[in-house]
Amino acid sequence: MALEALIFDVDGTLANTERDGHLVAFNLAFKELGLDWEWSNELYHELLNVTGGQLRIKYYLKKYNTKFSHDDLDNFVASIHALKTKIYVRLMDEGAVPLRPGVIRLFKEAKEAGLRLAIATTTTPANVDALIANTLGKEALDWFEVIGAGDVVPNLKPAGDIYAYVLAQMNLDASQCVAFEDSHNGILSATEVNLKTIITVNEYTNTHKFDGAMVILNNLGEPSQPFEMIHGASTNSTYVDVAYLQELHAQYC
Ligand code: XBP
Ligand code: MG
Repeated sequence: MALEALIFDVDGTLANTERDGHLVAFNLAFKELGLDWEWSNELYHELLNVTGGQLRIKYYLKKYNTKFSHDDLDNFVASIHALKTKIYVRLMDEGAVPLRPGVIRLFKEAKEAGLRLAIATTTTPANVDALIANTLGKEALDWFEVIGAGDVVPNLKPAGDIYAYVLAQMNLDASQCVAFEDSHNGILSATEVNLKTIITVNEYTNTHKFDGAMVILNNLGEPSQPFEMIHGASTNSTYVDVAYLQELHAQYC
């Protein structure tokens, strides 16, 4: 089976949106609503174990703010989250978060080589659109054949639902694709549907377990900025390009 498609996670993989986007937006939303909750970077690191913004807020209340109560918690959390999404989109519009090294280059090279591109993420669809439109331009949304995001599937990562959805939409088998992830929950999700995965870690995930990853890198690298191989078979490649993806695909898929 030849390599046909690349499927990308968004948060933490394409950009450091957790630290510079979501965390900032959560705290601004709490403030705007007069809530005296403020999540530190350290606390957010722990809260990230729970995927999905609404579930993350509920987890925070249950574990770290047990005195807080509300008659209609589901709706209240949904309203906080809606405001947080609005703020996040505004932050993206202001250009708060650049894409990580190698991401733009790889998108362009992959497109030129005829590889199909898709996104599989837990975040809200509006957040993906805002990040892509503000870093690559609105027309870049068309680069992605499928943008699988948020609650289009019943179960968020670490469940494999979102990757299964993207594969079904593209009519592809996992063996024809490579996935890109940054977190333990992300690789669990990809692995559940047998996708082989390249990991690029970040400050929140560099101690995570990535059983089954093809390679673990610090980032995708650029010709002038080689990646650091954290785990994986040695290679002559110094940045992730289509040739290296084909090499990995032939080796693992
Ligand atoms: C991303 C998430 C999301 C974002 C916040 O995980 O878990 O919840 O943190 O976005 P992954 P929302 O990178 O594994 O897809 O607030 O829109 O949920
Ligand atoms: Mg991620």
